[in-house]
Amino acid sequence: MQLDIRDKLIRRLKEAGGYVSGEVLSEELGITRTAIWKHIRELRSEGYEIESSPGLGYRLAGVPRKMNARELAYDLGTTVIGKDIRYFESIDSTNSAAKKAAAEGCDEGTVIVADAQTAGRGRLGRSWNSAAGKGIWMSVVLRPEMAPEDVQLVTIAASVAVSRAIFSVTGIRTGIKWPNDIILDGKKVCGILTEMSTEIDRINYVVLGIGLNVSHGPADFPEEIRDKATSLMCHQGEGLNDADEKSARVRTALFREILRELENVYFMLGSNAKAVLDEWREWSVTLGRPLRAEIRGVEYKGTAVDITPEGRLVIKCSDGVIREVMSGEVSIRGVMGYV
Ligand code: BT5
Repeated sequence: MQLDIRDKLIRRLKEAGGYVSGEVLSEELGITRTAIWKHIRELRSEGYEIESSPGLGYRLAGVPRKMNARELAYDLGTTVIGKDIRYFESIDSTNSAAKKAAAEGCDEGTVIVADAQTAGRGRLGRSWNSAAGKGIWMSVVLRPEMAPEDVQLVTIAASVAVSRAIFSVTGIRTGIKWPNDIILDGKKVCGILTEMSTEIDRINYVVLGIGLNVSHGPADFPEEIRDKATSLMCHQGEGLNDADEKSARVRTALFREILRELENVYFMLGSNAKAVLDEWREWSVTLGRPLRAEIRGVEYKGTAVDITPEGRLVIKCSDGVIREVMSGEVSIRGVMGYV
């Protein structure tokens, strides 16, 4: 990520934790004091609270109360994922925008993230509720060296990365429901939509879309999904307003941690896919549970017993036959309203 002069200014003020004189800033950044003052003015208009004192210089008193591109990219420390972060206040679908960017040849690791989506998508033409200020609606462009039939592993890796990130930022332990849901209190807190463009035997690009509900109160979900959707804040018993500073802070911290963990787990997929699958098993709320699965139009009951090296779910069906599911619908008893 290329740091511009304002990123450098913010970094310097954050590290100082107190006042830094205009003279020192001008010397360190190699621009005039007037230029420093102009950049400070611009940063204030982005929502940074910067105090100035004639004798002391400038001091950072607060970061923007809304999500903001500069804060999202701050101190990321990744090498591939998040090299280019494109933030939108509102967009139709980050997956659609990421597909367009990928087709135009953007770098691997490019991220599209939005505060709101007007046409967020789920799988199979379903819609994804993406209210402003409530969640993390993001898509990452990947160019994995793998056969198209193994792409499910990218979803598996992403669900492990998101679970890790949620745990390290909030201490909340979620569960993974095969193939693409993250579950909290028996409800869906995050959905993942993996789309790809392929040639006969290779992947051109994968767009990994992640929708994570963060600061909704129960009433923030539309009626029709209220009994199967939850947010991290619902779990903690609090809903937060759009403008709430805590919501932006938590979402920003989660976003950065998701990118870091995504990079870790994505690299691990290349070097040791077995370890990713083993970790997936630990987070899983699918294995060992009674379930109902639709396989090529036929409904089976049974128990999930394992996941294959390609990410397929292995089900021991009630007729005694072991079947593998590659994609499709699986309902797990006790999860998302299935009893
Ligand atoms: C998914 O689909 O779970 C994938 C969702 C991916 C969303 C992200 S947001 C960023 C990126 N850009 C996009 O346009 N999409 C991705 P699926 O398994 O088909 O689940 C969709 C179903 O979940 C809907 O039919 C609803 O029942 C339910 N649902 C919709 N919005 C929800 C929400 N915010 N939280 C929980 N459940 C929701």
